[in-house]
Amino acid sequence: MKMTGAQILCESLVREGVEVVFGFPGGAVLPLYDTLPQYPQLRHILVRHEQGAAHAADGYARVTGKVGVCFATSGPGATNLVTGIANAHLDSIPMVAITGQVARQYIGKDGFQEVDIIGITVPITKHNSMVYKADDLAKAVKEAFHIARTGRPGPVLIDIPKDVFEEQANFNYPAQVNLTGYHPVMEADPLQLEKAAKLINEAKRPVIIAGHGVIISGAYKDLRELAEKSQIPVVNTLLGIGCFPESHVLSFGMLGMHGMAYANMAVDASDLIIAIGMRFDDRATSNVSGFARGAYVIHIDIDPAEIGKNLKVTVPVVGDAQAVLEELNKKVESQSRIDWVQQIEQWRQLYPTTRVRETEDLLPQYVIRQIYEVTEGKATIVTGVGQHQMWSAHHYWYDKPNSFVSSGGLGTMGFELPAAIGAKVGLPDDIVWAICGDGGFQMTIQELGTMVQDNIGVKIAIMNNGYLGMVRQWQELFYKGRYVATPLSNPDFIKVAEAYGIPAVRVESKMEVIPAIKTAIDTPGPFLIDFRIEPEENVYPMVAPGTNIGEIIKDPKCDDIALPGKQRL
Ligand SMILES: Cc1ncc(C[n+]2csc(CCOP(=O)(O)OP(=O)(O)O)c2C)c(N)n1
Repeated sequence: MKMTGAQILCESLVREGVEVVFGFPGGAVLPLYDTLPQYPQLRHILVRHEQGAAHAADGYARVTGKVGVCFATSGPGATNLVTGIANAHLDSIPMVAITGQVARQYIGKDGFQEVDIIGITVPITKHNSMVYKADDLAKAVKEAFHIARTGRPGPVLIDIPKDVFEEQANFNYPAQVNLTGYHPVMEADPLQLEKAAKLINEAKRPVIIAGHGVIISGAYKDLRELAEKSQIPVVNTLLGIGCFPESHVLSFGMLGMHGMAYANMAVDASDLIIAIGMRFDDRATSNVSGFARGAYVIHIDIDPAEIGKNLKVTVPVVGDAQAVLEELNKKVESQSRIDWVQQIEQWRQLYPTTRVRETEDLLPQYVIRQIYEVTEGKATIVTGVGQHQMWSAHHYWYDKPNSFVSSGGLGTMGFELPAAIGAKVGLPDDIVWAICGDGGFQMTIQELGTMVQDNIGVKIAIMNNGYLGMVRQWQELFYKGRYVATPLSNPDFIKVAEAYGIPAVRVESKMEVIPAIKTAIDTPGPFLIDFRIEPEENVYPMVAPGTNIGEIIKDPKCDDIALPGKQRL
Protein backbone atom coordinates (compact mmCIF):
# COMPACT_ATOMS: atom_id res chain seq x y z
CA MET A 1 0.00 0.00 0.00
CA LYS A 2 1.35 3.42 -0.97
CA MET A 3 1.69 6.00 1.77
CA THR A 4 3.48 9.29 2.22
CA GLY A 5 6.73 9.37 4.17
CA ALA A 6 4.92 11.17 6.99
CA GLN A 7 2.28 8.43 7.14
CA ILE A 8 4.99 5.77 7.08
CA LEU A 9 6.71 7.47 9.99
CA CYS A 10 3.52 7.71 12.05
CA GLU A 11 2.50 4.15 11.23
CA SER A 12 5.97 2.94 12.24
CA LEU A 13 5.80 4.84 15.55
CA VAL A 14 2.45 3.20 16.26
CA ARG A 15 4.01 -0.21 15.51
CA GLU A 16 6.74 0.58 18.05
CA GLY A 17 4.10 1.19 20.69
CA VAL A 18 4.65 4.94 20.87
CA GLU A 19 1.78 6.70 22.64
CA VAL A 20 3.16 10.15 23.20
CA VAL A 21 5.48 12.49 21.37
CA PHE A 22 6.90 15.78 22.67
CA GLY A 23 7.56 18.28 19.94
CA PHE A 24 7.51 21.68 18.31
CA PRO A 25 6.61 22.27 14.66
CA GLY A 26 8.24 24.25 11.87
CA GLY A 27 8.43 24.40 8.08
CA ALA A 28 10.52 21.26 7.53
CA VAL A 29 8.25 19.05 9.64
CA LEU A 30 4.95 20.57 8.52
CA PRO A 31 4.00 17.57 6.36
CA LEU A 32 4.49 15.39 9.45
CA TYR A 33 2.39 17.66 11.65
CA ASP A 34 -0.27 17.79 8.94
CA THR A 35 -0.47 13.99 9.08
CA LEU A 36 -0.68 13.68 12.87
CA PRO A 37 -4.49 14.07 13.08
CA GLN A 38 -4.78 10.80 11.11
CA TYR A 39 -3.07 9.06 14.04
CA PRO A 40 -5.02 9.95 17.17
CA GLN A 41 -3.21 7.16 19.03
CA LEU A 42 -0.10 9.37 18.91
CA ARG A 43 -0.62 12.03 21.54
CA HIS A 44 1.44 15.08 20.64
CA ILE A 45 2.43 17.44 23.44
CA LEU A 46 3.44 20.89 22.28
CA VAL A 47 6.37 22.13 24.33
CA ARG A 48 7.55 25.74 24.43
CA HIS A 49 11.17 25.07 23.46
CA GLU A 50 12.70 22.00 21.82
CA GLN A 51 15.08 21.49 24.74
CA GLY A 52 11.90 20.88 26.73
CA ALA A 53 10.81 18.23 24.21
CA ALA A 54 14.02 16.28 24.60
CA HIS A 55 14.02 16.50 28.41
CA ALA A 56 10.33 15.57 28.57
CA ALA A 57 10.97 12.54 26.34
CA ASP A 58 13.88 11.72 28.65
CA GLY A 59 11.80 11.97 31.84
CA TYR A 60 9.04 9.91 30.22
CA ALA A 61 11.55 7.23 29.21
CA ARG A 62 13.09 7.05 32.69
CA VAL A 63 9.86 6.45 34.55
CA THR A 64 8.19 4.16 32.00
CA GLY A 65 11.20 2.24 30.68
CA LYS A 66 9.84 2.94 27.18
CA VAL A 67 11.59 4.87 24.43
CA GLY A 68 10.94 8.64 24.67
CA VAL A 69 10.17 10.36 21.37
CA CYS A 70 10.60 13.99 20.37
CA PHE A 71 10.06 15.96 17.16
CA ALA A 72 11.73 19.17 16.02
CA THR A 73 12.05 21.08 12.82
CA SER A 74 15.27 21.68 10.90
CA GLY A 75 17.95 24.23 11.86
CA PRO A 76 17.24 25.95 15.19
CA GLY A 77 14.60 23.39 16.12
CA ALA A 78 17.14 20.62 15.76
CA THR A 79 19.95 22.48 17.52
CA ASN A 80 17.62 23.28 20.42
CA LEU A 81 17.34 19.53 20.99
CA VAL A 82 21.09 19.14 21.40
CA THR A 83 21.34 19.66 25.18
CA GLY A 84 18.50 17.23 25.79
CA ILE A 85 20.04 14.63 23.51
CA ALA A 86 23.44 14.98 25.18
CA ASN A 87 21.74 14.63 28.56
CA ALA A 88 20.07 11.39 27.44
CA HIS A 89 23.33 10.14 25.99
CA LEU A 90 25.31 10.60 29.19
CA ASP A 91 22.58 9.03 31.33
CA SER A 92 21.91 6.12 28.91
CA ILE A 93 18.27 7.00 28.23
CA PRO A 94 16.43 5.38 25.31
CA MET A 95 15.22 8.16 23.04
CA VAL A 96 14.36 8.65 19.39
CA ALA A 97 14.62 12.24 18.17
CA ILE A 98 13.08 12.99 14.80
CA THR A 99 14.16 16.15 13.05
CA GLY A 100 12.93 17.66 9.83
CA GLN A 101 15.56 18.67 7.31
CA VAL A 102 15.42 21.04 4.33
CA ALA A 103 14.23 19.39 1.12
CA ARG A 104 16.79 17.18 -0.64
CA GLN A 105 17.52 19.66 -3.41
CA TYR A 106 18.63 22.29 -0.84
CA ILE A 107 20.86 20.09 1.28
CA GLY A 108 24.39 21.46 1.52
CA LYS A 109 23.41 24.87 0.18
CA ASP A 110 23.10 26.66 3.54
CA GLY A 111 19.54 27.49 2.73
CA PHE A 112 16.96 28.75 5.21
CA GLN A 113 17.07 26.75 8.46
CA GLU A 114 19.58 24.22 7.27
CA VAL A 115 22.00 22.75 9.75
CA ASP A 116 24.02 19.56 9.66
CA ILE A 117 22.34 17.99 12.68
CA ILE A 118 23.82 14.61 11.83
CA GLY A 119 27.33 16.07 12.08
CA ILE A 120 26.45 17.99 15.24
CA THR A 121 24.98 15.01 17.06
CA VAL A 122 27.54 12.34 16.11
CA PRO A 123 29.28 12.49 19.51
CA ILE A 124 26.08 12.66 21.55
CA THR A 125 23.94 9.97 19.96
CA LYS A 126 24.22 6.22 20.05
CA HIS A 127 23.38 6.29 16.37
CA ASN A 128 22.07 8.80 13.85
CA SER A 129 21.07 8.80 10.21
CA MET A 130 19.43 10.85 7.50
CA VAL A 131 16.69 9.07 5.60
CA TYR A 132 17.02 10.00 1.99
CA LYS A 133 14.06 8.05 0.54
CA ALA A 134 10.59 7.41 1.90
CA ASP A 135 11.19 3.77 0.97
CA ASP A 136 13.86 3.54 3.69
CA LEU A 137 11.86 5.19 6.46
CA ALA A 138 10.19 2.17 8.03
CA LYS A 139 13.50 0.31 8.28
CA ALA A 140 15.21 3.38 9.75
CA VAL A 141 12.54 3.71 12.46
CA LYS A 142 12.66 0.01 13.29
CA GLU A 143 16.44 0.16 13.64
CA ALA A 144 16.36 3.39 15.62
CA PHE A 145 14.05 1.95 18.29
CA HIS A 146 16.03 -1.26 18.42
CA ILE A 147 19.31 0.56 18.93
CA ALA A 148 17.83 3.04 21.41
CA ARG A 149 16.40 0.40 23.72
CA THR A 150 18.85 -2.51 23.53
CA GLY A 151 22.28 -2.98 25.07
CA ARG A 152 23.29 0.23 26.77
CA PRO A 153 20.30 2.42 25.90
CA GLY A 154 20.78 5.84 24.37
CA PRO A 155 19.43 8.47 22.01
CA VAL A 156 19.09 7.90 18.26
CA LEU A 157 18.38 10.72 15.84
CA ILE A 158 16.63 10.39 12.49
CA ASP A 159 16.85 13.39 10.17
CA ILE A 160 14.20 13.51 7.45
CA PRO A 161 14.17 15.99 4.54
CA LYS A 162 10.87 17.76 4.05
CA ASP A 163 10.17 16.24 0.64
CA VAL A 164 10.82 12.72 1.99
CA PHE A 165 7.81 13.26 4.28
CA GLU A 166 5.81 14.04 1.14
CA GLU A 167 7.16 11.28 -1.10
CA GLN A 168 5.01 8.20 -1.69
CA ALA A 169 6.35 4.73 -0.98
CA ASN A 170 5.20 1.24 -0.10
CA PHE A 171 4.81 0.56 3.60
CA ASN A 172 6.37 -2.67 4.80
CA TYR A 173 7.29 -2.69 8.45
CA PRO A 174 10.27 -5.02 8.93
CA ALA A 175 9.67 -7.85 11.38
CA GLN A 176 13.28 -7.99 12.45
CA VAL A 177 16.39 -5.92 12.67
CA ASN A 178 19.63 -7.19 11.29
CA LEU A 179 22.50 -4.86 11.98
CA THR A 180 25.96 -6.08 11.21
CA GLY A 181 28.34 -5.26 14.01
CA TYR A 182 25.66 -4.40 16.57
CA HIS A 183 25.26 -7.30 18.98
CA PRO A 184 25.18 -6.17 22.60
CA VAL A 185 26.58 -8.84 24.89
CA MET A 186 23.93 -9.84 27.41
CA GLU A 187 25.39 -12.95 29.01
CA ALA A 188 28.72 -12.78 30.77
CA ASP A 189 31.71 -14.97 30.06
CA PRO A 190 31.47 -17.92 32.51
CA LEU A 191 35.18 -17.78 33.25
CA GLN A 192 34.96 -14.14 34.32
CA LEU A 193 31.91 -14.96 36.44
CA GLU A 194 33.87 -17.74 38.09
CA LYS A 195 36.71 -15.33 38.91
CA ALA A 196 34.27 -12.72 40.21
CA ALA A 197 32.53 -15.23 42.47
CA LYS A 198 35.87 -16.38 43.87
CA LEU A 199 36.87 -12.81 44.73
CA ILE A 200 33.50 -12.18 46.38
CA ASN A 201 33.65 -15.38 48.40
CA GLU A 202 37.12 -14.55 49.67
CA ALA A 203 36.55 -10.86 50.41
CA LYS A 204 36.43 -9.66 54.00
CA ARG A 205 35.26 -6.09 53.39
CA PRO A 206 33.41 -6.02 50.07
CA VAL A 207 31.16 -3.15 48.98
CA ILE A 208 28.67 -3.14 46.12
CA ILE A 209 28.44 0.12 44.18
CA ALA A 210 25.11 0.03 42.38
CA GLY A 211 24.51 2.37 39.46
CA HIS A 212 21.89 3.31 36.91
CA GLY A 213 22.54 0.06 35.01
CA VAL A 214 20.80 -1.83 37.82
CA ILE A 215 17.66 0.23 37.22
CA ILE A 216 17.89 0.06 33.44
CA SER A 217 18.23 -3.72 33.41
CA GLY A 218 15.65 -4.25 36.17
CA ALA A 219 18.15 -6.14 38.33
CA TYR A 220 16.73 -5.05 41.71
CA LYS A 221 15.76 -8.51 42.94
CA ASP A 222 19.04 -10.02 41.84
CA LEU A 223 21.00 -7.21 43.48
CA ARG A 224 19.08 -7.70 46.69
CA GLU A 225 19.69 -11.44 46.56
CA LEU A 226 23.44 -10.91 46.12
CA ALA A 227 23.62 -8.39 48.96
CA GLU A 228 21.52 -10.43 51.38
CA LYS A 229 23.02 -13.81 50.58
CA SER A 230 26.59 -12.72 51.07
CA GLN A 231 25.90 -9.84 53.49
CA ILE A 232 27.53 -7.17 51.39
CA PRO A 233 26.83 -3.49 52.10
CA VAL A 234 25.41 -1.58 49.15
CA VAL A 235 26.16 2.01 48.23
CA ASN A 236 24.78 3.67 45.13
CA THR A 237 25.60 6.38 42.64
CA LEU A 238 23.32 9.40 42.18
CA LEU A 239 21.54 7.70 39.28
CA GLY A 240 21.50 4.42 41.17
CA ILE A 241 19.20 5.94 43.80
CA GLY A 242 16.22 3.65 44.29
CA CYS A 243 17.82 0.53 42.82
CA PHE A 244 18.21 -0.87 46.34
CA PRO A 245 15.74 0.17 49.05
CA GLU A 246 17.30 2.92 51.12
CA SER A 247 15.51 1.57 54.18
CA HIS A 248 17.30 -1.77 53.85
CA VAL A 249 19.73 -2.63 56.61
CA LEU A 250 22.49 -3.17 54.05
CA SER A 251 21.90 0.13 52.26
CA PHE A 252 24.47 2.82 53.02
CA GLY A 253 23.29 5.43 50.58
CA MET A 254 25.01 7.47 47.95
CA LEU A 255 28.77 7.71 47.54
CA GLY A 256 30.85 10.42 45.94
CA MET A 257 31.33 14.17 46.11
CA HIS A 258 28.13 14.73 48.06
CA GLY A 259 27.76 11.17 49.18
CA MET A 260 27.16 9.98 52.72
CA ALA A 261 30.34 10.12 54.77
CA TYR A 262 29.89 6.49 55.83
CA ALA A 263 29.38 5.35 52.21
CA ASN A 264 32.66 6.97 51.20
CA MET A 265 34.41 5.61 54.27
CA ALA A 266 33.17 2.11 53.45
CA VAL A 267 34.52 2.35 49.91
CA ASP A 268 37.78 3.75 51.23
CA ALA A 269 38.23 0.85 53.65
CA SER A 270 36.98 -1.93 51.37
CA ASP A 271 39.00 -4.83 50.03
CA LEU A 272 36.66 -5.52 47.11
CA ILE A 273 34.46 -3.24 45.02
CA ILE A 274 31.67 -4.87 43.06
CA ALA A 275 30.63 -2.12 40.66
CA ILE A 276 27.37 -2.83 38.87
CA GLY A 277 26.10 -0.69 35.99
CA MET A 278 28.12 2.36 36.99
CA ARG A 279 30.99 4.04 35.25
CA PHE A 280 33.29 5.50 37.88
CA ASP A 281 32.34 9.06 37.03
CA ASP A 282 34.59 11.54 38.85
CA ARG A 283 31.62 12.78 40.91
CA ALA A 284 31.47 9.24 42.33
CA THR A 285 35.18 8.51 42.68
CA SER A 286 36.68 11.97 43.22
CA ASN A 287 40.46 11.60 42.76
CA VAL A 288 40.55 8.26 40.98
CA SER A 289 44.07 7.41 42.11
CA GLY A 290 42.92 7.75 45.72
CA PHE A 291 39.78 5.68 45.20
CA ALA A 292 39.41 2.38 47.06
CA ARG A 293 43.17 1.95 47.15
CA GLY A 294 43.13 -1.35 49.01
CA ALA A 295 40.45 -3.01 46.93
CA TYR A 296 40.17 -5.42 44.03
CA VAL A 297 37.56 -4.27 41.54
CA ILE A 298 34.91 -6.31 39.76
CA HIS A 299 33.21 -4.18 37.12
CA ILE A 300 29.94 -5.42 35.67
CA ASP A 301 28.73 -3.34 32.72
CA ILE A 302 26.93 -3.94 29.46
CA ASP A 303 29.19 -1.50 27.63
CA PRO A 304 32.70 -2.94 27.20
CA ALA A 305 33.98 0.59 26.48
CA GLU A 306 33.32 1.51 30.12
CA ILE A 307 35.57 -1.18 31.52
CA GLY A 308 38.98 0.12 32.47
CA LYS A 309 38.12 3.60 31.15
CA ASN A 310 38.41 5.40 34.47
CA LEU A 311 39.68 2.81 36.90
CA LYS A 312 41.89 -0.26 36.67
CA VAL A 313 39.68 -3.31 37.00
CA THR A 314 40.65 -6.72 38.42
CA VAL A 315 37.79 -8.71 36.88
CA PRO A 316 35.79 -7.23 34.00
CA VAL A 317 32.34 -8.73 33.45
CA VAL A 318 30.59 -7.56 30.30
CA GLY A 319 26.88 -8.22 30.21
CA ASP A 320 23.41 -7.12 31.24
CA ALA A 321 23.36 -6.50 35.00
CA GLN A 322 20.27 -8.62 35.53
CA ALA A 323 21.58 -11.59 33.53
CA VAL A 324 25.01 -11.33 35.15
CA LEU A 325 23.72 -11.12 38.72
CA GLU A 326 21.35 -14.03 38.17
CA GLU A 327 24.32 -16.22 37.22
CA LEU A 328 26.66 -14.76 39.80
CA ASN A 329 24.17 -15.46 42.58
CA LYS A 330 24.39 -19.17 41.80
CA LYS A 331 28.12 -19.11 42.45
CA VAL A 332 28.31 -16.81 45.44
CA GLU A 333 28.34 -18.43 48.88
CA SER A 334 26.05 -17.43 51.71
CA GLN A 335 28.10 -15.96 54.48
CA SER A 336 27.89 -13.53 57.32
CA ARG A 337 29.98 -10.38 57.29
CA ILE A 338 28.48 -9.01 60.44
CA ASP A 339 31.65 -7.30 61.72
CA TRP A 340 32.12 -5.37 58.51
CA VAL A 341 28.47 -4.35 58.27
CA GLN A 342 28.49 -3.29 61.91
CA GLN A 343 31.61 -1.24 61.35
CA ILE A 344 29.87 0.79 58.63
CA GLU A 345 26.73 1.01 60.72
CA GLN A 346 28.84 2.58 63.46
CA TRP A 347 30.17 5.13 61.02
CA ARG A 348 26.58 5.79 60.01
CA GLN A 349 25.67 6.52 63.61
CA LEU A 350 28.71 8.74 64.06
CA TYR A 351 28.26 10.73 60.87
CA PRO A 352 24.57 10.76 60.06
CA THR A 353 24.25 12.90 56.98
CA THR A 354 20.50 13.10 57.24
CA ARG A 355 20.80 15.77 59.92
CA VAL A 356 18.68 18.87 59.82
CA ARG A 357 19.83 21.73 62.02
CA GLU A 358 17.54 22.83 64.85
CA THR A 359 16.60 26.35 63.78
CA GLU A 360 13.64 28.53 62.96
CA ASP A 361 15.19 29.36 59.59
CA LEU A 362 13.56 27.79 56.57
CA LEU A 363 16.07 25.14 55.63
CA PRO A 364 15.81 23.34 52.29
CA GLN A 365 16.58 20.04 54.00
CA TYR A 366 13.53 20.57 56.22
CA VAL A 367 11.32 21.35 53.22
CA ILE A 368 12.34 18.19 51.41
CA ARG A 369 11.81 16.15 54.56
CA GLN A 370 8.27 17.46 54.75
CA ILE A 371 7.58 16.63 51.12
CA TYR A 372 8.76 13.12 52.00
CA GLU A 373 6.51 12.96 55.06
CA VAL A 374 3.39 14.29 53.36
CA THR A 375 3.79 12.07 50.28
CA GLU A 376 4.80 9.11 52.50
CA GLY A 377 7.79 8.61 50.24
CA LYS A 378 5.57 7.64 47.34
CA ALA A 379 6.11 10.56 44.99
CA THR A 380 8.36 10.70 41.95
CA ILE A 381 10.93 13.40 42.55
CA VAL A 382 12.45 15.17 39.56
CA THR A 383 15.29 17.60 40.15
CA GLY A 384 17.46 20.05 38.33
CA VAL A 385 21.15 20.38 39.02
CA GLY A 386 22.67 22.09 42.00
CA GLN A 387 22.24 22.13 45.76
CA HIS A 388 18.53 21.30 45.62
CA GLN A 389 19.42 18.16 43.66
CA MET A 390 21.73 16.95 46.42
CA TRP A 391 19.30 17.86 49.20
CA SER A 392 16.62 15.94 47.30
CA ALA A 393 18.98 12.97 47.11
CA HIS A 394 19.80 13.21 50.84
CA HIS A 395 16.52 14.07 52.49
CA TYR A 396 13.88 12.21 50.53
CA TRP A 397 14.26 8.44 50.88
CA TYR A 398 13.80 6.24 47.90
CA ASP A 399 12.70 2.66 48.13
CA LYS A 400 11.69 2.08 44.56
CA PRO A 401 13.50 2.47 41.26
CA ASN A 402 12.88 5.52 39.11
CA SER A 403 11.36 7.50 41.95
CA PHE A 404 14.33 9.89 41.72
CA VAL A 405 14.76 11.43 38.26
CA SER A 406 17.76 13.65 37.80
CA SER A 407 20.37 14.72 35.31
CA GLY A 408 23.50 12.90 36.39
CA GLY A 409 26.11 12.74 33.67
CA LEU A 410 25.62 16.05 31.91
CA GLY A 411 24.39 17.91 35.00
CA THR A 412 21.87 19.96 33.06
CA MET A 413 20.25 22.91 34.82
CA GLY A 414 16.72 23.38 33.53
CA PHE A 415 16.13 19.63 33.27
CA GLU A 416 13.67 19.62 36.15
CA LEU A 417 10.55 21.22 34.73
CA PRO A 418 10.35 19.49 31.33
CA ALA A 419 11.56 16.15 32.69
CA ALA A 420 8.83 16.34 35.34
CA ILE A 421 6.30 16.93 32.55
CA GLY A 422 7.54 13.78 30.83
CA ALA A 423 7.44 11.82 34.09
CA LYS A 424 3.88 12.95 34.87
CA VAL A 425 2.71 12.07 31.35
CA GLY A 426 4.31 8.64 31.82
CA LEU A 427 2.83 8.17 35.31
CA PRO A 428 -0.45 10.10 35.24
CA ASP A 429 -1.67 8.56 38.49
CA ASP A 430 1.46 9.30 40.49
CA ILE A 431 2.37 12.45 42.36
CA VAL A 432 5.27 14.04 40.54
CA TRP A 433 7.24 16.84 42.20
CA ALA A 434 9.66 19.00 40.28
CA ILE A 435 12.17 20.22 42.85
CA CYS A 436 13.77 23.21 41.18
CA GLY A 437 16.60 25.61 41.75
CA ASP A 438 15.58 29.22 41.17
CA GLY A 439 18.31 29.39 38.52
CA GLY A 440 17.45 26.15 36.75
CA PHE A 441 13.73 26.91 36.89
CA GLN A 442 14.28 30.06 34.86
CA MET A 443 16.16 28.14 32.19
CA THR A 444 13.04 26.25 31.12
CA ILE A 445 10.36 28.37 32.84
CA GLN A 446 8.38 28.57 29.61
CA GLU A 447 7.34 24.93 30.00
CA LEU A 448 4.76 26.13 32.53
CA GLY A 449 2.78 26.86 29.39
CA THR A 450 3.04 23.24 28.30
CA MET A 451 1.72 22.10 31.68
CA VAL A 452 -1.25 24.39 31.44
CA GLN A 453 -2.16 23.63 27.84
CA ASP A 454 -2.13 19.87 28.45
CA ASN A 455 -3.17 20.01 32.11
CA ILE A 456 -0.12 18.14 33.32
CA GLY A 457 -0.40 18.18 37.09
CA VAL A 458 3.22 18.53 38.15
CA LYS A 459 3.74 19.99 41.65
CA ILE A 460 6.58 22.48 41.58
CA ALA A 461 8.78 23.32 44.56
CA ILE A 462 11.27 26.08 43.90
CA MET A 463 14.16 26.11 46.35
CA ASN A 464 14.53 29.85 46.07
CA ASN A 465 17.82 30.99 47.61
CA GLY A 466 18.47 33.96 45.33
CA TYR A 467 21.73 32.39 44.20
CA LEU A 468 23.12 29.95 41.72
CA GLY A 469 23.51 28.04 44.91
CA MET A 470 25.91 25.22 44.14
CA VAL A 471 28.31 27.54 42.34
CA ARG A 472 28.06 30.05 45.20
CA GLN A 473 28.96 27.21 47.57
CA TRP A 474 32.10 26.48 45.55
CA GLN A 475 32.95 30.18 45.58
CA GLU A 476 32.50 30.25 49.34
CA LEU A 477 34.64 27.17 49.91
CA PHE A 478 37.26 27.39 47.18
CA TYR A 479 37.33 31.03 45.95
CA LYS A 480 37.47 32.88 49.27
CA GLY A 481 33.82 33.86 49.17
CA ARG A 482 34.02 35.94 46.01
CA TYR A 483 30.48 35.64 44.70
CA VAL A 484 31.03 36.53 41.07
CA ALA A 485 27.92 36.14 38.90
CA THR A 486 26.06 33.93 41.36
CA PRO A 487 23.64 36.32 43.15
CA LEU A 488 20.44 35.95 41.18
CA SER A 489 17.60 38.42 40.91
CA ASN A 490 14.38 36.58 40.37
CA PRO A 491 10.97 37.56 39.08
CA ASP A 492 7.98 37.15 41.36
CA PHE A 493 7.44 33.43 40.77
CA ILE A 494 3.90 33.62 42.12
CA LYS A 495 2.95 36.22 39.55
CA VAL A 496 4.70 34.25 36.81
CA ALA A 497 2.78 31.09 37.74
CA GLU A 498 -0.47 33.00 37.93
CA ALA A 499 0.18 34.62 34.56
CA TYR A 500 0.29 31.11 33.13
CA GLY A 501 -2.87 30.18 35.05
CA ILE A 502 -1.11 28.06 37.66
CA PRO A 503 -2.07 28.50 41.32
CA ALA A 504 0.90 29.28 43.55
CA VAL A 505 1.91 30.14 47.11
CA ARG A 506 4.99 31.56 48.74
CA VAL A 507 6.40 29.93 51.87
CA GLU A 508 8.69 31.89 54.15
CA SER A 509 8.49 30.08 57.46
CA LYS A 510 8.60 26.52 58.73
CA MET A 511 5.00 26.47 59.87
CA GLU A 512 3.73 27.22 56.38
CA VAL A 513 5.55 24.26 54.82
CA ILE A 514 3.20 21.35 55.45
CA PRO A 515 -0.05 23.23 54.68
CA ALA A 516 1.44 24.44 51.39
CA ILE A 517 2.55 20.94 50.37
CA LYS A 518 -0.89 19.57 51.21
CA THR A 519 -2.62 22.33 49.28
CA ALA A 520 -0.41 21.62 46.26
CA ILE A 521 -1.33 17.95 46.33
CA ASP A 522 -5.02 18.58 46.91
CA THR A 523 -5.30 21.13 44.11
CA PRO A 524 -5.95 19.43 40.78
CA GLY A 525 -3.46 20.20 38.01
CA PRO A 526 -0.13 21.97 38.33
CA PHE A 527 0.74 23.94 41.46
CA LEU A 528 3.79 26.01 42.37
CA ILE A 529 5.37 26.70 45.73
CA ASP A 530 8.07 29.34 46.05
CA PHE A 531 10.08 28.27 49.11
CA ARG A 532 12.21 31.19 50.33
CA ILE A 533 14.95 29.09 51.82
CA GLU A 534 18.01 30.13 53.85
CA PRO A 535 20.11 31.81 51.12
CA GLU A 536 23.56 30.59 52.10
CA GLU A 537 22.85 27.06 53.23
CA ASN A 538 25.43 24.56 51.98
CA VAL A 539 25.34 20.93 50.96
CA TYR A 540 27.35 18.66 53.22
CA PRO A 541 29.14 16.38 53.47
CA MET A 542 31.42 17.17 50.59
CA VAL A 543 34.56 15.73 49.11
CA ALA A 544 36.46 18.62 47.53
CA PRO A 545 37.18 18.14 43.85
CA GLY A 546 40.51 16.45 43.23
CA THR A 547 40.89 15.09 46.78
CA ASN A 548 40.48 11.52 47.96
CA ILE A 549 37.04 10.10 48.65
CA GLY A 550 37.90 9.50 52.30
CA GLU A 551 38.68 13.20 52.88
CA ILE A 552 35.26 14.38 53.89
CA ILE A 553 34.26 17.95 54.71
CA LYS A 554 31.49 17.81 57.31
CA ASP A 555 28.89 20.46 58.03
CA PRO A 556 30.55 22.90 60.46
CA LYS A 557 27.16 24.18 61.64
CA CYS A 558 25.44 20.90 62.30
CA ASP A 559 25.76 19.40 65.77
CA ASP A 560 22.30 18.29 66.65
CA ILE A 561 19.90 15.85 65.12
CA ALA A 562 16.55 17.56 64.91
CA LEU A 563 14.74 14.88 62.96
CA PRO A 564 14.94 11.13 63.40
CA GLY A 565 17.07 9.07 61.06
CA LYS A 566 15.43 6.90 58.48
CA GLN A 567 13.67 3.72 59.47
CA ARG A 568 15.43 0.46 58.79
CA LEU A 569 13.53 -2.62 57.62
C1 LIG B 1 23.01 24.55 31.78
C2 LIG B 1 23.96 24.68 32.92
N1 LIG B 1 24.67 25.82 33.08
C3 LIG B 1 25.52 25.94 34.13
C4 LIG B 1 25.69 24.93 35.02
C5 LIG B 1 26.65 25.09 36.20
N2 LIG B 1 25.92 24.99 37.47
C6 LIG B 1 25.84 23.88 38.21
S1 LIG B 1 24.90 24.04 39.58
C7 LIG B 1 24.61 25.66 39.22
C8 LIG B 1 23.76 26.51 40.12
C9 LIG B 1 22.35 26.05 40.12
O1 LIG B 1 21.56 27.04 40.68
P1 LIG B 1 20.04 26.80 40.99
O2 LIG B 1 19.36 26.21 39.81
O3 LIG B 1 19.46 28.03 41.54
O4 LIG B 1 20.09 25.64 42.09
P2 LIG B 1 20.75 25.63 43.55
O5 LIG B 1 22.16 25.16 43.40
O6 LIG B 1 20.65 27.01 44.11
O7 LIG B 1 19.91 24.63 44.28
C10 LIG B 1 25.25 26.05 38.04
C11 LIG B 1 25.24 27.41 37.49
C12 LIG B 1 24.93 23.76 34.80
N3 LIG B 1 25.03 22.69 35.59
N4 LIG B 1 24.06 23.67 33.76
